[in-house]
Amino acid sequence: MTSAPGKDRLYVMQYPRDLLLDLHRRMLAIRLCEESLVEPILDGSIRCPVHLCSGQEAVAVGVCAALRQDDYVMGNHRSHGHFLAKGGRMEALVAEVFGKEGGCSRGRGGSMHLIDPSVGMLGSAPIVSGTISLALGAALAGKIRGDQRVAVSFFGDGATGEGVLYESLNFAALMHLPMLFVCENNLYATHMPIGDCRPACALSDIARPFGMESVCVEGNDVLAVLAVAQEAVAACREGRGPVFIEASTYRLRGHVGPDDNIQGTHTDIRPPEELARWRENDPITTFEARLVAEGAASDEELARMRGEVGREVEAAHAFAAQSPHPPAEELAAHLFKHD
Ligand SMILES: Cc1ncc(C[n+]2csc(CCOP(=O)(O)OP(=O)(O)O)c2C)c(N)n1
Repeated sequence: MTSAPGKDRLYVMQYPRDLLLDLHRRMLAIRLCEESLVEPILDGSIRCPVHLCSGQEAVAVGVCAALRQDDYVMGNHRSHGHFLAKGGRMEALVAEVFGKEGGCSRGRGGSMHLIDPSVGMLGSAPIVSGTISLALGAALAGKIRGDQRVAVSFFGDGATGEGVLYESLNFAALMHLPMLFVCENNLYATHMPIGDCRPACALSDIARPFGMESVCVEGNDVLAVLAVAQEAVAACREGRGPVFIEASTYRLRGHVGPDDNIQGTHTDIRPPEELARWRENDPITTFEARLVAEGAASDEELARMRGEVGREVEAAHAFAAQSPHPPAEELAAHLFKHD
């Protein structure tokens, strides 16, 4: 698996219409849900740090669409998309971000601690690279049990500077684990351009010394991601894993919060022309255009879908609003304590 099938353009009509619309709806759900958080972040009603993944939806949706519900996913600090794409409930996500009892971590974790084991979303955490070894453990457990489950670790390009990634690549390759290493290369780690912290080499190359299959895919093209992920998942189920996937993408919002305006100082140093170029390559609007141009959906259908998803987002906010804050006397409950 050395080249990306996505490089040769995939025509939408090669796919069942239901699948196409489902992929689109899932990307839209992530986008509209995230954008609904912008105002509450800015007016201070959301108190936890929030890393929006607007612009990166096609990676989460394309990969998760290739998985079974009982496959495992672990995310990082930017995981709203991973959570929703794996089937996590939107109301549990929104309530969590607002720190409410009805949230998926009962309001204790906030945006960076998303979990729903019932759909295989094993968790997310802010320590860069911290969850890679946990996904590795899930893959090892699957291999020992022989249950054909695949484990996916989503991480950013910044994680490629952490040693645990290389230890995990080595162990996964050594044990032929059913695991996908999915690197979402959005070109920046916080405000550090990738070119300033890595020698010029494709990130997918870092898996090669371990003898691992690796592939680089256009991460804003949901069909290209799906094709690569399906092939990689099949390889894992047949015992030919692990596989490393580098998905090139871009975040359309700031590193944290909508615009990185931290304490009155605008810290997003990305060139406006670069942002404008990537806005043109928005995974959702470009897919919408393809669906219409190739006759898979009409403008009216897509507008109706947008309305339905918008109402789902409103319902998630209504759920979060009526959910109580965790009681103060329970603040220390559920914490690890060493006596
Ligand atoms: C071990 C560790 N070091 C540093 C940080 C601070 N930090 C938070 S996010 C981040 C950058 C992450 O970049 P990347 O992995 O590319 O993900 P992206 O934010 O681009 O999605 C850093 C350095 C951290 N959370 N954990």
